[in-house]
This record gives sequence, structure tokens and C-alpha cells, in this order.
Amino acid sequence: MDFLDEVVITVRSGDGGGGCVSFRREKYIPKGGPDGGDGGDGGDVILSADKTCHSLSAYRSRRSFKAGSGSPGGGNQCTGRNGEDLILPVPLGTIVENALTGDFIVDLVRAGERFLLLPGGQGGKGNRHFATATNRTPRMAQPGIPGVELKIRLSLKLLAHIGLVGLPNAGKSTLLAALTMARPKIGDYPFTTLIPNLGVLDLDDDHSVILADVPGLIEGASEGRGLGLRFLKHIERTGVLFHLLDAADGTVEDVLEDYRRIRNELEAYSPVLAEKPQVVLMNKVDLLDDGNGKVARIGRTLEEKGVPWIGLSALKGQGVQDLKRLILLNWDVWGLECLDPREADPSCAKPEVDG
Ligand SMILES: Nc1nc2c(ncn2[C@@H]2O[C@H](COP(=O)(O)OP(=O)(O)OP(=O)(O)O)[C@@H](O)[C@H]2O)c(=O)[nH]1
Ligand SMILES: [Mg+2]
Repeated sequence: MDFLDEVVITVRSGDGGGGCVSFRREKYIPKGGPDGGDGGDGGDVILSADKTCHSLSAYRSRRSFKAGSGSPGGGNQCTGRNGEDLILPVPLGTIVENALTGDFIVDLVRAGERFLLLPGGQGGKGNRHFATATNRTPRMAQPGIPGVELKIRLSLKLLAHIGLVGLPNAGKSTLLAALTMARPKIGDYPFTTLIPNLGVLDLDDDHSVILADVPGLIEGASEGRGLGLRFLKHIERTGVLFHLLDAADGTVEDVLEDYRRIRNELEAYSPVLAEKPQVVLMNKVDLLDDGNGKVARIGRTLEEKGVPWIGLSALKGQGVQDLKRLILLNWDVWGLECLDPREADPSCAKPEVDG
């Protein structure tokens, strides 16, 4: 599966080329002065936030990278060539740490953002720099400065405005497909989604949001059951969580129990997620012959807890307009402005493949 969100790699900047010891040799000038050129600088290690890159899977097989070394200086004042920079593309939302100390280095969140991680070693000076009044024929030049090596941990925390959570089969991927161009796998069985999927929802000319669909949670996820909580970090940066419930699954009490189970898991995982604004999306209302007002009864209990909700059918598109209105209405409350989807555009994200 082509999704990797954590990797440790070793990077090294290029060595500086050595300075050159050389003397001018020309006809009729038997004792020419020093003309040794400087060594070229070693290449830098640069991290580049690349919006066409959607996971760290490029680093799955190769774990060690080195920038080019500077060439040595030459005679006749020739400066050595600079080593080639090593530019490592990473997806937006990549956090970089020193893998040995755990120290934070940088969080790359803007498309095109570049970060100079390790400068290349400087080239050494050629002997022409060392001529003095008393020593006109210096036989020394500076060696180049070696590059620096660093082990770094890259961890991806996807950038999205809205996180979709819920039990497996609640309809999260169906909703993502209904709202956006994303084409996640949808299936009538639990754990259809095995990796996070992103999609962009255009609300109007000025407002777009990125939605993140993560694998379903089950009771005990916080102790590692199911796919566990491995993917929840990808909704930590969202402004709001949409909690999908399968309204057609059992009685009023059953649906409320589903709600509590997911809330418990989120709380066990992290206060950051538990305290995010949330909206319950009561999905699959098309399956209800709602003579007894099941949706309204569930809704009342949620309202008593202060939880806003909407009834909808991701499959039939029912309630989708209400949902869009709700997002626009809460745009500022949920802080959705802070992430510009044009910068973090996942619209060309590859759909999840079978298997
Ligand atoms: N009738 C009806 N079926 C729905 C609706 N939404 C989703 N489904 C069906 O429910 C099943 C599960 O949908 P998914 O979108 O794969 O559910 P999910 O929450 O992404 O599931 P996981 O990826 O396993 O966590 C599929 O068979 C969908 O067709 C709906 O509004 N109405
Ligand atoms: Mg899914």
C-alpha cells in the first residue's frame, strides 16, 4: 500500500573541495606566483514541501542520501565546481525531528516551502590566498570542510480542515466521494479504508475545504484494536470533526451507544481531538422509515449534550446542502481560514488502490 507516514533517514551534506597548490608556469616567467584555485562548496541538504507528494513512501526503500561534493580547485586560478544540492521532496504537513535527540527541527506546511537542513562544507582556499611579503611561494592550501551527517525522523501529519471519524461502515468514504472529487474505496464491510484519503470540497468561489477520511475506529482502538489509533494523528490539525453515525443501525439506544464508543476512543487517544468542535452526521437516513422519529429522538439526546447534528444520506445526497451551509456558517468558529487549500491541494491525490 502506497502510504507511509513515518520514516527515519540519514542525510549528509556535500564535502567542500580542497584548495589547490599551483604556480604560474609561463614561458619566460620561470618563477610565476601562486595560482591555485579554491575548492568548490559541497551541496546543501534541502527539504522541499511538495504538494504533488502525498506520503513519505518515496523513502520506503532508500534511507540514506548525500549531497554532491565540491570539486577540488585547479591551477590557473580555477575554482572547483560546487557540489549538487540534495533536494528532498516531502508532503505538506511533514514534521522533521533529530532522530537521535528527538529535537524538533521544522514543520513544513506551505507548498513550495524550502528548508535548508544542512549546509554543504565550504571549499578550501587555494594557495594564491596565502602569498605574503615574506612567502611568495606558499606551498599550502586549505582542505575543504567535510559535510555534516544527520539522522532525521520525518513524520507526516496531513493537513485538512475537517476530519471524518466514525465506526467502520458508517459511510465516511461515501461522504468524501459525494462531496469531493476523491474516489476512495467504498465497501459494504468494515475496514474498507486502510489509509487516510483527502478530498477538496468547493463551497463557493472563495471557500474550499480539505476533508480527511481516516480508517474506521472500533471500541478498544486506544488499546490497539482494529487499525488502532495509528491514523488519528492525521486529523489532529483539523478545525472540526464530523462524526458519522449509521442511523439505520439498530435502535435509538444502539446508535447513541455507537456515538459514545467513538467519543470514548477519541478521549482516550488525546484531549486535542476530544476537545475539537464536532458535528454528528446521522447518515443513511434514506434507509429509515422514520415513522417513530428515530432521528429526532437521537438528535434530542445529542442536543442535550450540546452536540450539533444533521441527518443525511451520503449515498443519496440528502442533507448535503445543509452540511455545506453549516460549514460556511461556522467558517470562523472552526478556524477554517488558517489553512489555504490552494496551498495544500490534494486534488491530484491518487485514489486508494485495492489490496
Ligand atoms: N443506504 C445507504 N448506504 C450508505 C450510505 N452511506 C454509505 N452507505 C453504504 O455503507 C457501506 C459503507 O460505506 P463506506 O463509505 O465504505 O463506509 P466507511 O465509514 O468509509 O467504512 P470504513 O472505511 O470501513 O471505515 C457501503 O456499502 C455504502 O454504500 C447512505 O447514506 N445510505
Ligand atoms: Mg472508508
